[in-house]
Amino acid sequence: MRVTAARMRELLKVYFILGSNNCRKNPLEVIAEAIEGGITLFQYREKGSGALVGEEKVKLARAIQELCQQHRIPFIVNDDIELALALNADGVHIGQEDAPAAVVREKIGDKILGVSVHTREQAYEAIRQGADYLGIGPIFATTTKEDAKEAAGTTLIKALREDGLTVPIVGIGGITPDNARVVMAAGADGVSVITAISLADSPVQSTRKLYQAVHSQPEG
Ligand code: 3NM
Repeated sequence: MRVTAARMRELLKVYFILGSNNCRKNPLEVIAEAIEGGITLFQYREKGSGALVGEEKVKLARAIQELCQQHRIPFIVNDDIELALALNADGVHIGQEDAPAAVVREKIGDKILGVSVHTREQAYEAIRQGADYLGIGPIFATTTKEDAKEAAGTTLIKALREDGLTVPIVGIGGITPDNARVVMAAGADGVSVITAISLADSPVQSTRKLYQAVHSQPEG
């Protein structure tokens, strides 16, 4: 069975993304702290300069997946459909440069499918092709993604909500505990972050702050 929109919205609240090159210490320690702090979903994104490849990438993925399973945090794989299937991950997240969402949906069956979108057209197309949630960004400036577009603010999230679209949406790009409320107020169901947790002096504290910011938003 496909994930329900209601469950998806809960999972998106504090969505932590990490690859080995996004942290200064052992990624497993960072993720353990993030889990302790209250993340609701995890994405393995092994990308960019210095990223692990081949067997090393798979090995770290397995270790992270095991940690996530122990704490019942769904484990999503970025881009690498084959890896997601090999590990029986809970889902995949793809961008506009990857295979069309419909092709990925066909391959992964009922697993969670997230799609990054940057325009209204891309948003509607992703939903039509079977996305369970949309990732919209970069909301704020980010240096984490090497090919990130310019910060776009919350315009697209607001526009989709004004259209009456209820699809689960997560904001991404430069989000911190201090600006997370702005993203939620625009109509996002949650925030996804890399560095706000992965490079924090205390990942557990930073995650707690994000969790509080996301939940301090009035309903509706
Ligand atoms: N995708 P940080 S921005 C992975 O705009 C990613 O689609 C983006 O990292 C998009 O939380 C981004 O450190 C990087 O800014 C997010």
